[in-house]
Amino acid sequence: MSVTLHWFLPSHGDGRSVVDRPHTTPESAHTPRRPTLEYLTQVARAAEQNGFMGMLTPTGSWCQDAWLSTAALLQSTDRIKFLVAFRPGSVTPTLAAQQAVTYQNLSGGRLLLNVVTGGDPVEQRRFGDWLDKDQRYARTDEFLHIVREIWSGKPVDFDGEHYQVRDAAIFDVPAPLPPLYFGGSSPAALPVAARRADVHLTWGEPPEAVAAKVRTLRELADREQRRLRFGVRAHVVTRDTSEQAWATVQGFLDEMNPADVAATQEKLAASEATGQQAMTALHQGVKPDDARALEVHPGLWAGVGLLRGGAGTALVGSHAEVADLIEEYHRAGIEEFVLSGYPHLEEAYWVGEGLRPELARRGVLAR
Ligand code: FMN
Repeated sequence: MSVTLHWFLPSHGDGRSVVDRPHTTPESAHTPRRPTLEYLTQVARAAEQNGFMGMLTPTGSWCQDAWLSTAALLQSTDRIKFLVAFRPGSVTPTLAAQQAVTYQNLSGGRLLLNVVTGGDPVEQRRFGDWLDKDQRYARTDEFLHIVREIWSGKPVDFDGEHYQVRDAAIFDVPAPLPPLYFGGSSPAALPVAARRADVHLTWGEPPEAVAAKVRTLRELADREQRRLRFGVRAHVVTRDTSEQAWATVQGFLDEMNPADVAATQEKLAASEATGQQAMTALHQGVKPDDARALEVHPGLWAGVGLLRGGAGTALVGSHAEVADLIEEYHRAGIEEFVLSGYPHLEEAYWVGEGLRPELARRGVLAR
């Protein structure tokens, strides 16, 4: 086994600090770097230049559409793949299968797909989705079954609870087909991941929690006679010395306004997502004075989650210390890392010029 590094596309804007974050209304957004095509191109080219294999996009009302923004970036990049996130509830399986095939054909195979079932009812309803979470995962299960059947090249008839399709087919199915990544850690999510996904993604919980999740998913996948791969999504602050890295995150913490932390935590408390709840449990909504107070495992800092939903932890330390933590996750079964940092442009270089050579020297990098 070896590890693959991906980067993140800040399609909601970017800045130098965790406090430079998007909000749900344009008035409250404070992102010094707007997600213009010009800026996103710079980030994508920096990610490509620094050897990342792919770039994850978010999906939601607070960022730009992932299909469109990454399709635009295909023109100015050569190799990097885009891990396009989408919600099954917002598109039909046949259309998604067709979009993926088109993307794969036009890009020469540079699509990876991240299936986001959705964990925030407020956000789901913005897109007209009123199903509860268990029903959403049941729908994702049917959706991915239909997509894979269509990709197999035969016309599909399907009568399910959520979809009924007749003679569903698309032409010119490419090889390779895009792998299906999948985020979701709730009891409803795991069997669907085991049955339908290629790669299960989890937020950067401490390695022992990640190892337990990997074991559970492997057992579920075994029952389906399938093999899953596993990935972790986290921020990273990798520097020449440990002191520099911890000074950076101390700076993030010092800038945080307690009222913003409280408002963020109130909003996140409404999330139905098990993965999100695991992130919140690491800091419990309390901003300490000392960044080290949120070091929940050696080199793993939970402070990002005070102001951000989703990936709430960062791998922090010297390049060697971050590489140690990556190896620890790797021993727990993790093969793919989706990393990011503030700002995404400069931090891509810290990883590419500092962490990457360290991992290469240890012989754990996939490419
Ligand atoms: N949910 C979104 O609404 N938009 C996203 O862009 C998004 N990206 C995700 C990326 C990763 C790596 C993970 C682990 C999750 C992401 N999610 C996103 C959320 C999940 O896909 C999932 O639907 C939701 O958290 C419910 O999860 P649960 O099964 O843990 O309760």
